[in-house]
Amino acid sequence: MTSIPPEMKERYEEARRLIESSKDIKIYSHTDCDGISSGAILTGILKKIGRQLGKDFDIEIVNLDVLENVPIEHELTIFSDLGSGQPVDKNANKDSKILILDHHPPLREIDYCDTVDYDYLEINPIFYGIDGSQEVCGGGLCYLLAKEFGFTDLSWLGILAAIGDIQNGKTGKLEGLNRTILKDAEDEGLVNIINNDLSLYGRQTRPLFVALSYFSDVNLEITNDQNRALDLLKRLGINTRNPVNDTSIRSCDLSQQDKFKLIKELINMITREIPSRYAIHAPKLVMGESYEFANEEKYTFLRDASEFSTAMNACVRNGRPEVALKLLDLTIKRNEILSENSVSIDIESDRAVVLDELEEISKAHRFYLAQNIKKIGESDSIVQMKNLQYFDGEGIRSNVVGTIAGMVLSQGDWRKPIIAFTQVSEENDDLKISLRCSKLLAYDGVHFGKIIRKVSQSLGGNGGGHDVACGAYIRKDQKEEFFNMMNNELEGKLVLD
Ligand SMILES: [Mn+2]
Repeated sequence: MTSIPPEMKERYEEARRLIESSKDIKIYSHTDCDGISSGAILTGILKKIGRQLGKDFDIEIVNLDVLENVPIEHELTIFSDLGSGQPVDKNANKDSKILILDHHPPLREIDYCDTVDYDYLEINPIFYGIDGSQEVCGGGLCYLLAKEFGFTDLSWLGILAAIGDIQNGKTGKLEGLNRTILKDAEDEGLVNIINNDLSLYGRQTRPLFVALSYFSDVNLEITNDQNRALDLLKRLGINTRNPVNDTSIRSCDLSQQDKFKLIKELINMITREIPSRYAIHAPKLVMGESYEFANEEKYTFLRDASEFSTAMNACVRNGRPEVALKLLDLTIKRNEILSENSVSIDIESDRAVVLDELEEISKAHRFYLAQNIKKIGESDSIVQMKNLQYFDGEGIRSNVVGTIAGMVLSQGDWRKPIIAFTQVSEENDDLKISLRCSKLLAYDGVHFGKIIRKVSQSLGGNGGGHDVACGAYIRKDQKEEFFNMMNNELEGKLVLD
């Protein structure tokens, strides 16, 4: 079991003292599932030590650009899942106290705190040689602070954060410090680990044949074809109806035997489509660990960490982070009450109201995505270059253009990355670029986040992100140049043909 390095642990002890000694606290957290979970954990800690939201502390979910000139006017300002890469202490004075809990590449050195005349405490795993993209994320770092206070019941939020941040992307399971957090969540009885699971998205809420039809890391006969997906299940002798409730069977209903039968067949199908040297990676495309929230009802998105994280993202991407935070806050309280073998009608009904609101948001979000994906399909607008493909996402909101690119990949050539672009916002006519690709390309060692960073920076823009999901910002007139440079940069790197 990975434990926190001693020097990092010392910083956590300091962080705890900093919080306990501050009466007026402001939290800034990032606009994604990891950031929301981070914010919920920090809120959870403060409430557990008797502080009141709105009176003793406040939280704001912000985009990174807000941090370029962020005011430091509270006794203590906490930055979670952001801050390491931004000039957050620009407006600090000698009485300021700043705490950063971030897993992104740090701008400042570990001993920066010794060079300033105010309280500056930055906890970043990268200072200790811990990989911030797969061993611990923002929510995980916040949970480790909660643990310092003894609040291990907040561990499930560290798992939600890690899955939202795709920390399991490389191996299909959580590792490093994430594994330690997972163990805490399991010990608390809040998370169930499902080993060697079928790793298709939608394990609680999507009919299995629908989930299968969304498989797009390699184009298979079942990709975008629900009938063929259903035929596949029948051919394997898997019962497609759930006899208990007579609904279409879902991934979470599969018996171990049927699950393995299906996984084996999918691996065979994939192997037939890819060069033999990629065959060793095939299992990782369909198999992995799943994480269930034990207190949540089966067949709801709340039960599955991956589906839960999608709902959190739907909230923030539609400008409703407060709904996501409210749900997490109520769920913390609900778990506390359930752990005492009790039920609170008030909490249950408050949560039902929030869940209704969230359902509205998710529905509108799905509709928006589907509408745009359909439009792209109908206009046949994916442009093919030798090493990449792209489409104009004009009119698509910049904060969902990546999600849409990922969903459009199955309409194009899975052997190449797909890139979409759209205007950043009404006020800013720069372009937001998003790239998505098959996991198979990353398994072969290509890190698109690094490539897109290099290319965008050489154009005076900026970019970065994960190996298979990343993005950049460039000027409008640099579009052609960007695609040419990306295409050249990828020459010889994609060898799937
Ligand atoms: Mn993060």
